[in-house]
Amino acid sequence: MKIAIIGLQNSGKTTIFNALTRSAAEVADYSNAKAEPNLAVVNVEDERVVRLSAMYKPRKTVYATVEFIDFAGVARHSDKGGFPPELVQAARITDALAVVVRNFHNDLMGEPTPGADLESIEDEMILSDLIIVETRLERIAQDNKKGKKTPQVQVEEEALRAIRDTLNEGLPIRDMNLAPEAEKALRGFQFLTRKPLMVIVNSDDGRFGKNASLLAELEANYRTIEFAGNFEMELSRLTEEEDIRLFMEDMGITESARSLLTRNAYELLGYISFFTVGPDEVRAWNLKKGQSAVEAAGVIHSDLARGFIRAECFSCADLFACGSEKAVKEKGLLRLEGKDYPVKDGDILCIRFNV
Ligand SMILES: Nc1nc2c(ncn2[C@@H]2O[C@H](COP(=O)(O)OP(=O)(O)O)[C@@H](O)[C@H]2O)c(=O)[nH]1
Ligand SMILES: [Mg+2]
Repeated sequence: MKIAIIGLQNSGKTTIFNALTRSAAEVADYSNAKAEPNLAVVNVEDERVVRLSAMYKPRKTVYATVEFIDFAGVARHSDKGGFPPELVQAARITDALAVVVRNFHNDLMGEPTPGADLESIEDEMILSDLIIVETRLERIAQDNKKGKKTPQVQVEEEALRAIRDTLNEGLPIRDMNLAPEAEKALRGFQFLTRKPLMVIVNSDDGRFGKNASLLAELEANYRTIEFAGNFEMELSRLTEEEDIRLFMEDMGITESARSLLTRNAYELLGYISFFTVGPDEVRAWNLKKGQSAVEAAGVIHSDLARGFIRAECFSCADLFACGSEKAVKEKGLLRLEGKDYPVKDGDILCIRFNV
């Protein structure tokens, strides 16, 4: 799962990136857009993994991960218009976008205007998608003139026209209800405004927790969370758990930025976790809601999907309630599931396979 942290310059993207990843990427006022993005793989905090690890005492414990990418800012009032092309390319390969909006005073830009900033970012993305749509439609028109017209291209053309209308109204593609055939025809495109998007309101210490009406307004359209970015970055540098707890309590933060963001990303993208357990390794894996046992096997290794026979399955809730795997089996709570079994959040799987 890859999440792009985007936003205008000086909205605090790198600050938040550092808070999330406990890294120390350069945070700077008005710094030039660096071409190289900051990249980090972050463990998804999961109490269940801690408990599984305590039970199985494996040699290795591996958490599910989320990748965060911090790009340089979308310049406001940029004369070029749109994202820098290399950033558009990079953002397109991610699964979701986390847009950071500034909610703190900045000497150069003055008082924060989070709502307007978000709008200008959506506009940039709409414009960038519109260019792709227009380019492809022109190409199709040329081909049509040459008599190269297939039914698939016709479906694609209709879908693109509908998208163009939506974008021209200033609306993102993610709000559209696309028919399955249209979805299929558009599979090759990586439209930015089609990606799941969440908003991070980045507040300073004084404003944090006092933005109910702003948050309500944004939440009408977007999954929205509030961070005290700077404060969280400072917190992430502390090593004493007790200090961290006290500072969080003081600020009225009930959940760390990292946990809040990964949890929301899971929900936004419809992800669940399943586990594999044993003396070698206890491990959490990401899966999309509704994916099957054989797809879960494929996440672990392609051989497991290819030679899939069945999945032995029990839930970690049952395991914790029973106290041991042996007790789970005695109570008849271990199930044998076939390829099509839709894996549930918290399932512990053992794939039987033969290649
Ligand atoms: N007061 C305050 N300043 C912040 C906060 N987050 C970032 N800043 C400051 O805003 C400036 C730009 O931050 P940076 O993370 O580099 O922004 P980016 O351009 O979006 O990556 C820096 O001077 C930060 O210290 C915050 O939550 N509160
Ligand atoms: Mg930055």
